[in-house]
Amino acid sequence: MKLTFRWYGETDSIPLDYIREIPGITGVVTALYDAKPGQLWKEESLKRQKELCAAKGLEMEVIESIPVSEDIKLGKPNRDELIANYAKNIELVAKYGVKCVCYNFMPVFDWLRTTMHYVNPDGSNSLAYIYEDFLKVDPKHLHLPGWDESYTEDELQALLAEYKNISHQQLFENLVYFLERIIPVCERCDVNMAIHPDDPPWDVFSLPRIISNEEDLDKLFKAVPSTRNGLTLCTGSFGASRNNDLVHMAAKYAKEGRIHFAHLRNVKYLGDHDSFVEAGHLSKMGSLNIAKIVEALVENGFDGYVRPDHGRNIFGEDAKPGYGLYDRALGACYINGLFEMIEYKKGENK
Ligand code: DNO
Repeated sequence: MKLTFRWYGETDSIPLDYIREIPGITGVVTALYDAKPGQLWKEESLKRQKELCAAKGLEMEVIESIPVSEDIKLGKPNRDELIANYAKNIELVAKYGVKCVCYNFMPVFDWLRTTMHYVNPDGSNSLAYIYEDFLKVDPKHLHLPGWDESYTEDELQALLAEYKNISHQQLFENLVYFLERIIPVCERCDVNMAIHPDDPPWDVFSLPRIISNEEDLDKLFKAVPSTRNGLTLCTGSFGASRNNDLVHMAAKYAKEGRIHFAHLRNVKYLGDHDSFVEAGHLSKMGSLNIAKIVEALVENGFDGYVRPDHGRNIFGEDAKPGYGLYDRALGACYINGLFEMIEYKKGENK
């Protein structure tokens, strides 16, 4: 595996100088933030990003994300043009040595939480999703913590209305339509597509979500069989549902060669109804057995990229939600330890 760390480019408050000091980090996971979804990425910007990383001895082999335009998800008539742009962006990143592209197919929203500052018993604070609080959110006046409010209220309402006609099956067919055109480009360019699961893995505001569990993944891989069509195993996203067996999923999809990227983090279930808080990475801090998940990956030949995921705010840090330095660095060290021991036992790390 290759251990990476997410870096939001030059505006990230965490400099590459700090990232490279974290033990075992080989490269960053990054993106360009100066283009809207559907637009062509600027070669100049990508080149600069790559050079900045290279100057610090860090690779730039994973992009998270090249966002998919809503019009592609909605299957609108202009989608072919937007897909052609997406393909050009894949060709461009491949030219700069990128091997893996993480993306998602969630309508309108990416990840959702109800608070950015849930106070843990140890005094640290984390992102959390409290079911009862979510029920109180009015989709007509959405102001969700951490969500970049890139739409005006009217634009958002119009977009939500467009999704009223889109069923789960229709959204799935639109994903397949997209991949049938993108995967051949990836085959040519030696790039793996790694879909990020829904976070949390259930429908929100009656919007369909289609990458929430094993059944969804099986359906996707059956429809587009190339292993270039793979997955970001985000343990915290899938793991927010108490019905997902992450150890089993890690083993199964690693064996099938579908896991190109893993986001490793823990969640702790609260109460008995779909509420959770993002815990520290260590297995015993949360409800997921991260050690067993890593073991399942290693035992089944996983050879992709890994990154620590959302951290808590600790040591007085008040960082971009989920993306502070300290707890993710602790997470990286923990992940290193797990892989080292499990690979050692397997005889791969003598
Ligand atoms: C949250 C991230 C997601 C992820 C996208 C991928 O912290 O895991 O925003 O980057 O869903 O497209």
